[in-house]
Amino acid sequence: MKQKTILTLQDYSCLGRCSLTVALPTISASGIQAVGIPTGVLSNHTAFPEWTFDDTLPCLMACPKNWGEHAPEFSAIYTGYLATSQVDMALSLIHSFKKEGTLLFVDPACADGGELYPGFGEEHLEAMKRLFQEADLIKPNVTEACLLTATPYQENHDEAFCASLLPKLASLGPKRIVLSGVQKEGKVGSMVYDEGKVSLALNTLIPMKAHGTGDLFSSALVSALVLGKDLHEAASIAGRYVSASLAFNQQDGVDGILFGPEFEKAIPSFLRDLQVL
Ligand code: PXL
Repeated sequence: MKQKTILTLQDYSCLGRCSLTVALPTISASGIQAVGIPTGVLSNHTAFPEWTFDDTLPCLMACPKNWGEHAPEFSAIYTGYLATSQVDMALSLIHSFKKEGTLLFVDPACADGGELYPGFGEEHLEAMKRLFQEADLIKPNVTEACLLTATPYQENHDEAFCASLLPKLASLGPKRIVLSGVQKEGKVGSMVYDEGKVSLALNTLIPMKAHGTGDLFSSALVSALVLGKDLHEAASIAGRYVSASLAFNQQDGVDGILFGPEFEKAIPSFLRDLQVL
């Protein structure tokens, strides 16, 4: 396949870098065609005090029919923030487009800081588990990992606690896992589980909280994998991209909670890391 393509299903939040507004530019900058289906259009993400949400379920339903024989072959299908009512439709879309060799990558994108995002409940966790059963690779953060495995959440994301979550996550189906938000000796990063083999990809901790960093990480991770990097290297590249973006937030005084990671300025170093530039 000369032209690599990633299909991604997540929301379009007009303001506040996250979901499609970080996924599409990251995938495209990597030299990969990005096909994004919005799972909803929001005025802004839900960490703002108020937002509007327009369900785009009809768009999800229409794609297989309208694309017909023109549907590209996807190197990866990457799901992010979905409304609970859309998960079964997303699964049927996956069944239409997942071929042999298509990586199904699921980022649950539904919780952080010990809590589910507004509007999600137990039913959403059950729906995510249905997606996990079919996934080749998942990327939960520690909060999502705890909620999805019924493990009490703790603030301390040390190596031992994170390692204890991996077999529980693997029992939900996927053979490959990248658990983000792991802390060790003043550094932060991800724990990589590749068919039972565990490694750590750690980075400098930038003390800046931001929404959308998980989406940025996942978009870089899946792009690096499609470009042929192994899972550990892809997680390392994705972590460095997030850290470099947050360093720009710090430098420019941009509030990461509302406006997300300032990734635009980190794209050149990301591409050098990917060896695309
Ligand atoms: O980055 C996760 C995310 C994605 N999409 C929407 C969100 C959030 C986190 O708050 O609100 C709409």
